[in-house]
Amino acid sequence: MGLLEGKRALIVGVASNRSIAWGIAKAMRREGADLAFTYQNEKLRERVESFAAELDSGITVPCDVASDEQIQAAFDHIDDYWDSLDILVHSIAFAPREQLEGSYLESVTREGFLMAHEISSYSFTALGDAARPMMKGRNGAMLTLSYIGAVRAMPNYNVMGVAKASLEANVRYMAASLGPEGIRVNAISAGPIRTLAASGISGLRDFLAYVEKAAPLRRNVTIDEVGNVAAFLCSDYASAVTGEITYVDCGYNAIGAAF
Ligand code: NAD
Ligand code: 0WE
Repeated sequence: MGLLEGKRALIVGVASNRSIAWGIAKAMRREGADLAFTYQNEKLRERVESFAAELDSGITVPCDVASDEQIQAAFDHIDDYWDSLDILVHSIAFAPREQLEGSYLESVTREGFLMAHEISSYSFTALGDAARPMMKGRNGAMLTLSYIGAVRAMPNYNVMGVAKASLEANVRYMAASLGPEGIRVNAISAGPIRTLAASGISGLRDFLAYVEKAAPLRRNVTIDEVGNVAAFLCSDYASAVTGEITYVDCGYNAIGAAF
């Protein structure tokens, strides 16, 4: 029997077959979960509909997390199909492109800072709060995606690193707030992966090559490996794990310098 048999998961953040959210969705489906998906905008609708169909799901709803109305409408919509929810996966981040290159203080702006924090951290709070009523009394689990730039200064990651630090603190405060309702809240801190959000980042190719040399496992992580850990963290096997940041990065975070 699968780890997630009988559970219902809402997946936020599929944009392509390289998305980390797609790796998570595949693993969760394999483990028996029923899935629903949101898509950011009309441009992504058809693509997400066909990804959903591939995993036997007919539930796809629009949700741009910049809008409170769209977040509420998305959960109203899910509520039409499902009377309860077990799992929320938040796999989205955004900062204006020009924030992600050059020296931090030379690129950061008030607007870029606010946008990065709103879309990449606050949206988890907002989605979590909206999901909460449907998760009542069911061993719910929420999961988000972070990056080592939250806890170490990394070249070019800049304000996104500051927003990920906020997201990781958010995980702890949400865990404290939702724990009494039986809802667990965790993050996976993934190693670098070539996804849409990572493509076009200057120096990504060199960085992937560097991790391949430096990480204890001497390679990069895949979306399927992130998916497997996500399925575990959202399963009842992880029933005592909450407020935790789990690295899925081939061990990169454990080293201080390349050997
Ligand atoms: P991706 O481009 O496949 O996914 C990013 C998603 O964010 C897209 O689906 C996009 O539609 C969504 N999004 C952005 N703004 C939105 C908004 N306003 N409303 C709704 N959705 C919005 O890239 P990915 O790499 O799979 O990113 C997913 C998560 O993983 C992000 O939080 C990212 O920071 C994190 N992460 C990525 C890596 C990496 O190297 N790719 C490493 C660690 C963590
Ligand atoms: O979290 C991320 C990327 C998030 C992201 C990506 C983009 C690209 C397109 C947020 N906002 C935008 N805005 C855009 O306009 N990662 C962990 C992947 C990533 O991003 C980097 C990295 C890595 C790794 C940026 C600089 C250096 C390394």
